[in-house]
Amino acid sequence: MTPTITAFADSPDGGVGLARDMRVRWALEEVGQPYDVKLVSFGEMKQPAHLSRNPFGQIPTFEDGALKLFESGAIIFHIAEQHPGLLPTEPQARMRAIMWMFAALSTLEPPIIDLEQSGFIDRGQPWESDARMEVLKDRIRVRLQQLADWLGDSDWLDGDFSAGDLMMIMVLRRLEGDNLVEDYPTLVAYMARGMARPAYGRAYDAQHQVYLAASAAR
Ligand SMILES: N[C@@H](CCC(=O)N[C@@H](CS)C(=O)NCC(=O)O)C(=O)O
Repeated sequence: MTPTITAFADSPDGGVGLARDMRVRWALEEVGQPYDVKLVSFGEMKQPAHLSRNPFGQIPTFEDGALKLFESGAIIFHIAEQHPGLLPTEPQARMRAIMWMFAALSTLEPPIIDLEQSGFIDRGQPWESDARMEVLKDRIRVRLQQLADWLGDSDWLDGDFSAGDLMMIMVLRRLEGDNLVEDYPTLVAYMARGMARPAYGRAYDAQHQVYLAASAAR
């Protein structure tokens, strides 16, 4: 059966692949699993049909037969469990790749989202300040340095490319243009290696086509 994922009908990211369907598309492309995409508007995401897929009214979701999943981490973990290519078969290496997925989502992504959100949610609020932005950026810099130190001269986080790298690179991409990750050549090169993968390119093009069609219809 062909799984169906959901994605923004008109993504606010300008088609640059920062919406989280991109990471799921990339995983599906890596393992060679064809998929369908159901596009949802912001309004539809808060309606019962979509809330039955994800009670938080967000994308991406993943449906395959009776299985309905939300949370990009859970979806990619499932894809990686179902198909070879994204997780090592050796049990300890496999567990370490899963650990890196968690690290991306629970150690790197939260401070990055804090910074992202402070850029628009906090704007004009009494607590908005340059000092607060610097604190948020410094928190991220600590993690970026630690990650760069870990990577060193390695191509990937632990052995071959894995779902852990896929997730980490997608999380780091959220910093593009913020003059943060750009200060870490090791991480810039790491991201470029991931983004040079043919599966990444196919996923990027697919989500970009959606954006172009939405722009043309506007
Ligand atoms: N932790 C979730 C986050 C999902 C998420 O934040 N999705 C965004 C798009 S990238 C969304 O649907 N935003 C619209 C909203 O929250 O109303 C995951 O990794 O799947």
